[in-house]
Amino acid sequence: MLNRSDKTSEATTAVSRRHFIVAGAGAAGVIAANPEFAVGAPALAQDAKALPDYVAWKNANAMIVHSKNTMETKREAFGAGVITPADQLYVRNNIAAPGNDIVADRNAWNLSIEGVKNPRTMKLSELKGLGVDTVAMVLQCSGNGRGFFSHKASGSPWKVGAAGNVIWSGVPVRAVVAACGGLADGAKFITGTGGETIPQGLDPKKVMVERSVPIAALDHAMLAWEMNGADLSLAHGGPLRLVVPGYYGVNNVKYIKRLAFTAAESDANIQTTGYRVRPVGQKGAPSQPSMWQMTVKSWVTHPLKDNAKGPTQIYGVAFGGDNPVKGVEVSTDGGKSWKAAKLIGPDLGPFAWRVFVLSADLQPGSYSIASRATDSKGNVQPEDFEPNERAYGHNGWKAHAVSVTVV
Ligand SMILES: Nc1nc2c(c(=O)[nH]1)N[C@H]1C(S)=C(S)[C@@H](COP(=O)(O)O)O[C@H]1N2
Ligand SMILES: [Mo]
Repeated sequence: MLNRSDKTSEATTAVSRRHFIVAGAGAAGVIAANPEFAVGAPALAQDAKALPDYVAWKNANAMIVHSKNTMETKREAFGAGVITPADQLYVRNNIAAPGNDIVADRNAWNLSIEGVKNPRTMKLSELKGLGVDTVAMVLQCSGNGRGFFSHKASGSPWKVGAAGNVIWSGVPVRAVVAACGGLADGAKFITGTGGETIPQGLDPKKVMVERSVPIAALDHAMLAWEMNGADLSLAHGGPLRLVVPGYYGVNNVKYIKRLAFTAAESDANIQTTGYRVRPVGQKGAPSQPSMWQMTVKSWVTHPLKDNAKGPTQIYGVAFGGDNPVKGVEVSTDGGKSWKAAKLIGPDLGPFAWRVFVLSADLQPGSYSIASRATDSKGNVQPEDFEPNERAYGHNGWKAHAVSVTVV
């Protein structure tokens, strides 16, 4: 398993220690005796790209850095964990994140609330007085799994790591609406605007992060200031973030500065033509389905490569998207036969993922290990997933399978 150290300093120490030992006499013996070194050393060499400053606190051993604005969690780092630690949660910024100054005085952050009977601006300190709730939820980028498509779609080639299961605490959006006298007539969407500064000379509509979701999302939407029990980091949207359980990542607007209940969807490009599912080669348009509710999905996180023969625990994570996950089957023969896996660990509610496990006795040979989840409505992960222009929403089980050699 990877170094799960919570503190950057500890991670750094582990790295230097490893280098020291590798350089010293008897290195081979130490590495062979300690599997952690054997796993960590090649991984480090591979992912030489350093973490950008604003996420320097992340666990470098757990991340694949695609760019300054895009980092995913390594598949092996998920382990059998129900909660994804903040320091190994993926990061995705469509435009550069705001400066650290916005989290210097969190309670002074302003949110403008529109499309209610009494529109107004509220400070985070006031919002905190209106209510508090907590929700566990899968946060997943629309493009998670893009790396499994072969049509060379633009965007980060995420495999499974543009997702995590985290706990948010904040005020239910409903409580905020109530404090503002209720919804204005004709409100059909919840529209959130991100607090980034738009670079000079660019058309704001083309770059701003402003997303609309159907008003039905009011049932679970929350304005969150804590993640996993700590003040929400800037990287993940602090001081205040809109979270919409069951919906794809893009709808969870970070550093939200405006919350509007609108009659129409936002006219920002990210809503009108971005995040629209269409056939390969076609341009995005408002008539196409928007990346809103997530679908049922799972992936194995262990074993991933070579494995010693004998009793083996095959495990991974599974979620239902906007429905709870009901069950998971595991195949070790590339989908020819399936066995029901067991869901283990705490059930953190309908929007969280579950850890699944199947005990197997693996004899030497080659295995294609796949998982296939079913949600509470009977939706099952498909074997294959039709390509679409931007490579969104891949939940096909075959592409997510892993090849394991047992010796
Ligand atoms: N303000 C703002 N909110 C945003 C984004 C952004 O660039 N700016 N990116 C969205 C996308 S596409 C995703 S997948 C998630 C990523 O959340 P994370 O960086 O906390 O993992 O945030 C969403 N919310
Ligand atoms: Mo995303």
